[in-house]
Amino acid sequence: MRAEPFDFPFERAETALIVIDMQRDFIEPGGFGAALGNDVSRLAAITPTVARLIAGFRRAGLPVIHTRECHRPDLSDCPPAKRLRGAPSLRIGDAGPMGRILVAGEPGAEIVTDCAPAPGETVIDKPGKGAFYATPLSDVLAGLGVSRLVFAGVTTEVCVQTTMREANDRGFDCLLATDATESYFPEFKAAAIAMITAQGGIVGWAAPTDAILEALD
Ligand code: TIU
Repeated sequence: MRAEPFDFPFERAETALIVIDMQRDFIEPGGFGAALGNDVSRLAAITPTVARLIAGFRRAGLPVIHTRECHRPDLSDCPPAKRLRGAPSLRIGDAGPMGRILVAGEPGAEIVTDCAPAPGETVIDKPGKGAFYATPLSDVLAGLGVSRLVFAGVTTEVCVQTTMREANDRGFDCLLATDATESYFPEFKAAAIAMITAQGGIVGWAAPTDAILEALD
């Protein structure tokens, strides 16, 4: 299929979708993203596009894997360096309007309704920005027998890019859905896509959702 920087070697039977951290904590007011001082409305805008991409993979009978950045209630998997960084209005574990910030089981840690996992879909809870660190994702992907990963979700230059880099190092061909990912900083999104696809696809490929859906049909 057509992609940047050149055609992506799309193989239907070899492909899974990974939807990164489409959680209320990043997308809705009162969560972690807002506590960091960000305008979260930019992220809410991609929700319908992410939902369309998910629906296309489900129609094609291909695996959809969701991730959530969150921590155990006792914060034993949250390094103090992460919790204490910067001067957010609420820190990880603090009580906010959607429950405790970035804590598993709290309303804010849930995936937004429009992108909610379907029964049977894998949900990976991750303590870091990358979805491979301290999670069973490698084993899940080995069990599925896939070698190509399509990426969507938030935020482009933080959890999406980190996970794409981790996947690239593990031998996966990675394709980013450019309009199904977003950043609080438009210039960082553009830079992330540019640095992923530069140097002959040093991290992977990029293409819009419509092109990916066409390849799935
Ligand atoms: N702050 C920010 O841009 N992102 C994160 O903290 N996590 C994810 O990207 N999911």
